[in-house]
Amino acid sequence: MIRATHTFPHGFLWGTATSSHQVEGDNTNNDWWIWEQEHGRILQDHKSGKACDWWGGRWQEDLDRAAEGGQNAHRLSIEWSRVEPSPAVWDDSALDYYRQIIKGALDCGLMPMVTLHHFTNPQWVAEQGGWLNPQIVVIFERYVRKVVNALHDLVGLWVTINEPNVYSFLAYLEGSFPPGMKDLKSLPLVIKHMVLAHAAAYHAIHEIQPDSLVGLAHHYHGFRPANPRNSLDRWLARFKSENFNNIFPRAVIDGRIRTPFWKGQVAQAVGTQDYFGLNYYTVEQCAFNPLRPLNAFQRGVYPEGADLSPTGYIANEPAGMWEALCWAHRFNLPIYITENGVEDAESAIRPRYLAAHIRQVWRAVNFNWGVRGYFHWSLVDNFEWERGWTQRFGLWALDVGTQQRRKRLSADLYAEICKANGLSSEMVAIYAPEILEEMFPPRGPVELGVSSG
Ligand code: IFM
Repeated sequence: MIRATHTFPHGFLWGTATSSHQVEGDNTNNDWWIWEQEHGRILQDHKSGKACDWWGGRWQEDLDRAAEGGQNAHRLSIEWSRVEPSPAVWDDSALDYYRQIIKGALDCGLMPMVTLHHFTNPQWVAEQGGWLNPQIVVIFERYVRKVVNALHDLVGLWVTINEPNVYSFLAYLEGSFPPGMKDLKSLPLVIKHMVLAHAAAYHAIHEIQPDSLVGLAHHYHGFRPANPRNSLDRWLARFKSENFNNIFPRAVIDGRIRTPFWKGQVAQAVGTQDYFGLNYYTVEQCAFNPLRPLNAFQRGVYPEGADLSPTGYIANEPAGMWEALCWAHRFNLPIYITENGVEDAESAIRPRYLAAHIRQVWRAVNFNWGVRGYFHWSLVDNFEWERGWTQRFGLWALDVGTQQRRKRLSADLYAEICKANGLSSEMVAIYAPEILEEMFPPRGPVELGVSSG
């Protein structure tokens, strides 16, 4: 067997990512809580309920697990509805509790990366029109100032908004996130408000904490033509990528929003990223259907024979991680992989997914592309939005009823990677032997050609 290690630079961040609503439990004052109570909104009518009971104190045991697993960073989010339960009414005890959690992370050697908006809004924000209301820009900035003033001595790495493309498309076009709108005309306005809110937050954070690093967590989804020889499929893949992947990152580079139906300027947003946050999961195929051209925005399919996660939600496509890194690199900023992972209750696919994706990150590191860290989604199974508890992304399994945790095989693999600051052929041989030869090809026999002379 070839013995080799893909080594990462000293100080590389290895962590996991979580979000408030998905792990805290009892977030009764946000729009998702209300949404979950409506029949048919969530698969099998699941509810976040106590989630992983972090608000009840179980954050400590989970962060201990992360630290014992060799991680040195953790990405978590602040729940706006806890900090500001009613307009301009602040709950300082909630902020104190976040201080306790973040101090707890630091005490066990985990550098915090803190997200300020991860899909949820306080109910009062939703009632005032959510992201369609132009006031969202000032109220988001006010909330951000409150949080950053309270936490800046503990946190230096901020994500303003998680996956603004996923949020805006699912909440305002596909309708699977609250407020459940399916309105192409509203989408550009929501996008504009999100860009403006991010920009306002960026400037506010730097005013309070000039040396902080502030960015967005961009979700990159790979789109390939189902038939590369079909020009309509090729067009569809480009169209989807252009509109799903590129709108937000471009807007915060040059201040211009380019949607198919509306274009605009947001000068305040120019240069409002100190790093590029990249979430990558998978690649889908796009087949143009002339009978249903309006399906352009719907989910594509995976090719036959794809290496699928148990519910078929994610195809294991490490080449897409490379594509995503090449794309992110064009923005000329340090890169953090802010999310990457796969749902897999039995750790059947995750070990090979993990090894093959981390190998792509290592390739970029070797080109000196400034990749600073990798955050796996996720530490413990958590509430997966419209998919409820049907998908299990945790390195640790959660029994939602009893709150018992159980370590999955992938947790051991990830711990070995984090502790070694690298991925070795021995690790692949143990945890994902099925891809060992592909990742570390053995030396072939010497071809002894018969000399003709
Ligand atoms: O759970 C989500 C997370 O909240 C945002 N990115 C994708 C994850 C997996 O579905």
